[in-house]
Amino acid sequence: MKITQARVIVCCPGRNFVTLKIETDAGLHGVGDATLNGRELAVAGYLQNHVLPCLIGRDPQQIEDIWHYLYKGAYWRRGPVTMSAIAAVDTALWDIKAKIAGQPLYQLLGGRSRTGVMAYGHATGRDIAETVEEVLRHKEAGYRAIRAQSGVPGLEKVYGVSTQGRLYEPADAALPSEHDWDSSKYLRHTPRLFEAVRGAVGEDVHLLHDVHHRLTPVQAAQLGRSLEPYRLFWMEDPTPAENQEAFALIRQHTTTPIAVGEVFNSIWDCKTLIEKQWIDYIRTTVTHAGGITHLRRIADLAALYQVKTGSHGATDLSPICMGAALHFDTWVPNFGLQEYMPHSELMLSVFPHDWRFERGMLYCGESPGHGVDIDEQLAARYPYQRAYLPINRLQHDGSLHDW
Ligand code: CS2
Ligand code: MG
Repeated sequence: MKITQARVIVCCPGRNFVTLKIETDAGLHGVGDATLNGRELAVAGYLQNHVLPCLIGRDPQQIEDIWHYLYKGAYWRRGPVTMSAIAAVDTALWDIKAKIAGQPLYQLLGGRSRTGVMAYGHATGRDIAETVEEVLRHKEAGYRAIRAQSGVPGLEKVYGVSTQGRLYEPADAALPSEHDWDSSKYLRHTPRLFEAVRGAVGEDVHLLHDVHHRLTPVQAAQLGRSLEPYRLFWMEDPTPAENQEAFALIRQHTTTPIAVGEVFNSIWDCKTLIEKQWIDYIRTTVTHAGGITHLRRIADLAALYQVKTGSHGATDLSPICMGAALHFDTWVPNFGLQEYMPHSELMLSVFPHDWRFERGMLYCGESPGHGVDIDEQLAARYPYQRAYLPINRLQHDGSLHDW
């Protein structure tokens, strides 16, 4: 079997998505997600100019060899652009391999380990009362795990909180919008939020929170400790993780579980965090961490140290990534939790899919492959629109801070 054609499709049905479609001489095709929020065209260009010419004529069944051909063959290893491009190829090739076998993808990975995939939803509000209301609405809808974020008094815009009352989409402007930040205000407010949320929702729901890289290690340790009475399922991205050693300090001071890794793109980004058991959940997912082939390496390393998966599932990952991730989650022995942030109806119609959400659980489909495709004609009606993630400045003097 040979790859006969490969093309990159960029579309914006409400937000930008980069999709790779690989076709074969057997009449089968596969698709992969290559979306890198705010830097979409860099990955599209990398694929278009440097990857696609090398794919034509290759046997699509040689997934492992093609992965290493693209990783080692580039000489310039790792990085979000390279790894998202490799991930898209890898996802499309797994899709093709499973279609050849006539099996849903999870069967090729080793079969089903669970009946469904536990998902967490996002409850956000402009203040504590609104967030509590949203948490209760999610509980009512059947969610067993809920992430709670709220506006902070004295701060105008906060990560995760929509000011227009619609679904939150962080890449909200053609040039980066500017947010203001004050860690002391946030550190005072967040324990109050969780006191109210835990009081209202009871004991049976898992509660999560995303710090979004805003704190220093010692501030993160303070926050983790102050949240212990509310028994969080996890505290996410408490501090930036380029320096993996930073997590040793957080770990010394708090037993609040820690989840990290949505911005990681390889096993090397989390090797020390996992081996030292400084984290409890690894948040890498298919698109940004080198596809199914590389994600499996990360999950296997994590399993040795009882670290579980907690895959990123924001709307900047396309429904293709979600489909592939759900097959992965259905198989992976050390599964923890899957993030679920619903795409709009329009986005879902551009990507016909067989996965579904039902009362707090996600289920992959049973059709051959990963079960997601792209409607190219519909996609063509929604061309790319430049959109950036925001930046953050300290409120008192305008210094650039982590967003
Ligand atoms: C977030 C993301 O889902 C999450 O936990 O941190 O929404 C993140 O802000 C976006 O993926 C950025 O593109
Ligand atoms: Mg996050």
